[in-house]
Amino acid sequence: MLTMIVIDYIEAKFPLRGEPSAPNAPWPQPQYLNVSSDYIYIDPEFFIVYSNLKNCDIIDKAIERYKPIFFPPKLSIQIPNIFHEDQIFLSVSILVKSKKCHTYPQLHDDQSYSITIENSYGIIFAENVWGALNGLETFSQLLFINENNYLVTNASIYIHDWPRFPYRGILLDTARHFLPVPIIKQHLDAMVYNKFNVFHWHITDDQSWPFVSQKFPQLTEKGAFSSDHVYTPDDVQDIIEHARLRGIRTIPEFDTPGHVAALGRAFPEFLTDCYNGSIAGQAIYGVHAEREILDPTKEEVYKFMNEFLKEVKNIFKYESYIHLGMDEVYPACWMSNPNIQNFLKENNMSNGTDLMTYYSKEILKLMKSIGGKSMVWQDIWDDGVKLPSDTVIEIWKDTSLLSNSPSWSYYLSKATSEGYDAVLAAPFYLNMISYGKYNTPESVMNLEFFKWYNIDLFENFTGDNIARQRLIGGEAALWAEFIDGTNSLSRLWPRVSAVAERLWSSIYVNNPEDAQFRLDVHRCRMLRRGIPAAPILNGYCGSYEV
Ligand code: CP6
Repeated sequence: MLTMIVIDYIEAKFPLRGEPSAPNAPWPQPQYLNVSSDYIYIDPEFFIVYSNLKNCDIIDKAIERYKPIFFPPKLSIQIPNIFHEDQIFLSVSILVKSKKCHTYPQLHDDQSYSITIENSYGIIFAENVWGALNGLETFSQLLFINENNYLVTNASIYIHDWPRFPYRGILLDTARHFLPVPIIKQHLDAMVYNKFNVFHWHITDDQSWPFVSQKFPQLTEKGAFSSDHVYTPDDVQDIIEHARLRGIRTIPEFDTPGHVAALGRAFPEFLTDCYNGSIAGQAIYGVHAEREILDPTKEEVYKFMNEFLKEVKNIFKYESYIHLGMDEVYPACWMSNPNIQNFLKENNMSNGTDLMTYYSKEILKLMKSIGGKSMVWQDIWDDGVKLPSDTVIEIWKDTSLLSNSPSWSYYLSKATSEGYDAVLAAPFYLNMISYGKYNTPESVMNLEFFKWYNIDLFENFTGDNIARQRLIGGEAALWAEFIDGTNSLSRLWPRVSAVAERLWSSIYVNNPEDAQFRLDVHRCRMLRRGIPAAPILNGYCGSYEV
């Protein structure tokens, strides 16, 4: 009978114990970690992983996945001999307290876990399977192959760990360029290695519509780059399942009423005709006034959205949220159109904001009627649209990128104080790059690492304690104007690991000079696991050098 004492630690205020750049330093840094300096040896043939949950796919499949990670097949591991008898690590037991095999992760599910290694036995203890997955990941990082080729870990380890924010997302944009399914799966794997838990799939945009709809096959026939650059229903299920088994939610984004040029290739009649003077069908050659926005005055648009969103809801059946976009709608084209001008007059509306409000209210109503919850970019909330209280608002605007925009901390404070859950994306645009820590060739550590690593999500936050709880996390976005299958993995990894640690670890784990050495260890770990993570410091990764 194993008993566990779980103590609620407050956030550690001091640098954590253990060697920061030890070969088994975990990333992101656990909330509480204590390791001994002596080691125990593992014989891969005689190491057992137990679980108290029987026939739970989440746990069973995780154990299968971790076997080749615990015991890397590429290296010849020395088998510990009789002289190590009392120093042999025999087994690890996964204990899931709830005894429930959850199907799909939810925002407020407990994600915490603890790890104890003592007297040759290890225990991973968690409230539920999601915490157990987090524990398995950290456990896998604790094992390493020492200089004599033995597989070892510290003889005594105690870790108690939980995320600082429950929502830790990555946005992949598969519309500006197509990302092949195996590449998306590698991103999902790398997300697990960094404890990200939401895949925000920005699946469609102006440039292409790769999502195959069974109800509306013309969307991809006309809107995809080619018939090879599509996600079939099987592909989509494959991705959802790959993510689900790893404790990752898949939130699809179908961005309307802007960013729909590709949809318009299938349904030209849904788009707004822009007028130049009195001439229809011509783009107004100015900022964002091309023919690329839905016409919210048309009934067919809502019929289509109703049918389409029902289909989407059915496909992403475990996930209650659909991201509706609603960003960057610039009204010049709308306002140039005489039919729209008439519609505004007839309905007592005076401008593009009124029309946007009308459209978004209709779509939000529709989402409710089909049993879905909405996530949106901040724009419609900026416009003052009253949103259902369970709408999640994603903050993407910031003074540093858009002049005249308030800071993201202003938006976060305001949205959460109004009672909405908010996610911060504004400071985490991973597609942006610059060279060198001090812009000298001597250091290859990216400037952005330090910038992202030191973002304090609660900087200048003015909301009360209830509002603080509503800042549910952050999201790193890889907008894909200059990204495709050739460079997405090495552009994102390990740079986005800075965001991973910021969203998971204590606010007091904030020294980038220390972190870079731990991250260098983690980068080599990702490389060993098949993620082509880019180098950050000069050096090499043992026999796994690419
Ligand atoms: N694409 C879409 C984008 C952006 C948005 N929506 C975007 C633009 C500028 C910045 C960040 C993101 N590329 N569909 C806005 C959410 Cl700085």
